[in-house]
Amino acid sequence: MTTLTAAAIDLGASSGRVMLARVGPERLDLTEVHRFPNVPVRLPGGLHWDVLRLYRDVLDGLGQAARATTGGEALRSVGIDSWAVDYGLLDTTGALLGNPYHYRDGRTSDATATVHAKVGERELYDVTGLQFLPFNTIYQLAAEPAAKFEHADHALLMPDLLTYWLTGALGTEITNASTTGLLDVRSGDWAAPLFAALGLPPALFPPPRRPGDVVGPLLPEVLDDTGLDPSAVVTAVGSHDTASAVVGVPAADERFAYISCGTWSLVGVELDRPVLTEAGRAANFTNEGGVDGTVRYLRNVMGLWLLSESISTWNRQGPAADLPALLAAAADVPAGGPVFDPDDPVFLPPGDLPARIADALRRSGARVPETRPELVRCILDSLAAAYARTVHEAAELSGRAVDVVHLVGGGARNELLCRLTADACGLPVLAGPIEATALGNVLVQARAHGAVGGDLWALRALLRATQAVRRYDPAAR
Ligand code: ADP
Ligand code: LRH
Repeated sequence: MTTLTAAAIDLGASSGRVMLARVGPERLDLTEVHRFPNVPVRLPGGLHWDVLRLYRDVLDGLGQAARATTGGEALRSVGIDSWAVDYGLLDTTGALLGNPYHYRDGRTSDATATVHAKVGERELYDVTGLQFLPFNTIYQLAAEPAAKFEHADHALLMPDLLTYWLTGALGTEITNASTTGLLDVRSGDWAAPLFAALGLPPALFPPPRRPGDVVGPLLPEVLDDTGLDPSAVVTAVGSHDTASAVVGVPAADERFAYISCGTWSLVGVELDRPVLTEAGRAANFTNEGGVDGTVRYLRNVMGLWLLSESISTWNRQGPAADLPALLAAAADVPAGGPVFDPDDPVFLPPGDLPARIADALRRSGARVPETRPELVRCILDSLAAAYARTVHEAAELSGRAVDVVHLVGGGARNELLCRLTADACGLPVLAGPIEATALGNVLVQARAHGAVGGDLWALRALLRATQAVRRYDPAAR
């Protein structure tokens, strides 16, 4: 086995990064070569991703990765993951029909009722196993004007759109397809009856590809732009960022829960087969497709969006707020303060979150924090409580015993959150890696190209041998 040099493109809702990796049986090195903000743009018609800006940054990052290789080393593989559910529509010539919408755009508020009038919520869950989120692709497609489908030949999920621009190849990576609300959770194929019931073109999404499939070489214009070696290929990975993040959890055995903790917090367990019970549906647990046919049985918790959007609000109001300083001050706020339900849908759209949080606290009769550090502490206490509820519910609904909680992603840098989470869960929290998603992305590429072998547990053994984690034990009760 030889070492693979690969690039992971990981697009999060707050920032994107291109990481250069060298992976072999005893080696897993990751270097950040390009990080860039992911800033949505509001147009009169709604909130959009700046997809050409993101693609420009992807090309710049690949160029930097190519230049960072040394000696005779060539970068042989590129893998892309991003946030889920959003898509671009292509016309018959392959041109993009308009800028993709951001899932926080409010246009699906009527579309959810339209869809449910055609296919009831229970039936949808029975077919797809997916939690209800108002921005699932199925509702976004239902919100498109019907005339758009006269011109739209294909819908491509975000990583598939970037893959198309890099290689010219059309496909739908299966882990991300599982977040659309249009995939049959039992067969792993598109749910044709749902397309028919909603009047969607049956071949809207191109054929499925699986993590580890080699998609193909880069187009000549991409080689020109980036200076990459012509032997480089795009390799499919768990293109849903959460699927790659769960590969990147350094668990030792199956008795673990995970919190993939970034803009969202995805909290759950990894299973071999879906759980499609009414209790699971009522608790809004989802069965998303993982790498190697695993099931990510989880719930979305609103996540660090609550904090980042509060900070953006304060930054709009005055001098820039500093996250590390706010967290240090929040750690000094006494425990036992007010909490709110972070999953209240009022927190989904961008805007003045401190005001919305204060409203929610007032409505529930709780005390409203007076200072910014108090509000930050209130957000973190509320998230930790939601994590604990969700970890215990995931264990109970799935029957999976949980001994440890792995917290990965940018949230692993937040020591206060990790400590509060350990205390609230009553379980040890192992925090890190921060870049679990990029690590899961490159591990799948490395396996596809024969640089490492084995199942997810073998990949995780390599993570445990090479990546630092920090342990937080719960305080004695
Ligand atoms: P995404 O992939 O969704 O863009 P990340 O995994 O990059 O998200 O995590 C971003 C979050 O990480 C930020 O919202 C922030 O709360 C947290 N974070 C980033 N830097 C720090 C830091 N220095 N200290 C504490 N938390 C941090
Ligand atoms: C996290 C994530 C999550 C989805 C949301 C849209 O980045 O992919 O798993 O629910 O974004």
